[in-house]
Amino acid sequence: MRKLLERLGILTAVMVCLSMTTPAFADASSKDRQEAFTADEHTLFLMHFDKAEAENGFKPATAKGEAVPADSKKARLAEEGKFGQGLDTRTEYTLAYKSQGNLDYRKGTIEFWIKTDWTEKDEIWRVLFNCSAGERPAADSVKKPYNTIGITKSGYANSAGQNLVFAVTDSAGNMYRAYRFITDWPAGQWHHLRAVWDLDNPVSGKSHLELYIDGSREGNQYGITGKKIALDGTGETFTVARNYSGCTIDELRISDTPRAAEP
Ligand SMILES: [Ca+2]
Repeated sequence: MRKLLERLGILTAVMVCLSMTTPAFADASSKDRQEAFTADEHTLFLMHFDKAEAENGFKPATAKGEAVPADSKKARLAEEGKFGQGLDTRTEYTLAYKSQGNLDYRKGTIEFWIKTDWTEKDEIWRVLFNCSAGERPAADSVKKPYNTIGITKSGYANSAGQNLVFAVTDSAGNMYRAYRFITDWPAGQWHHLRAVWDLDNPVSGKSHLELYIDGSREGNQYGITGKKIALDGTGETFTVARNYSGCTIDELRISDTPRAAEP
């Protein structure tokens, strides 16, 4: 009971902290890449979400691990992607791939373009990428996710806007985050998201994870920083967005290196 109360206290503190945070989303260095990705030596997984791949059972253009999706039930394309077609997340579907070979949990980059339908006051949690080993029962019987890598839009908005979160949860269930408020995302606009992490070395400054939007990490805020992240594995599969994420996703690239400095 004491632990449960402690956790509620921490949760409240986090929520108060988030609600009081001042946004800093000016993004003078924002760059918009004008071409689709190509695979290079650090590319583990590259999906263009174009017709050719969809007709080939949603097998990506590049996969260092298993290319056949672990699950692609009802996955479908949106006609208008950033380049060619994109993944339509507006309906019920599943799109999951094996992690082994396609994602290195120790360090890397997950990036994609996204165009959302979200309104300013959208209160739905929108999962954009998720790789999780599952949940473990904790001492107080509240289950805790562990060994996760995920990108989510949180389910509440305040005057600072919607909150995009890149979070890694270690083997003990401690959550590390880089997050950012977005008020400058009208529906129907394309943005480039890049989540970068390195368990052993800070990516930039003191944080082991960074969230870049349109090439900039300006406005990032952080949870726990400075500590080495004790992640010792990750989920068997990763999912690309989830049912009813309310967006089109295009050009998903996963790399085995932190691509922090690239436009
Ligand atoms: Ca595409």
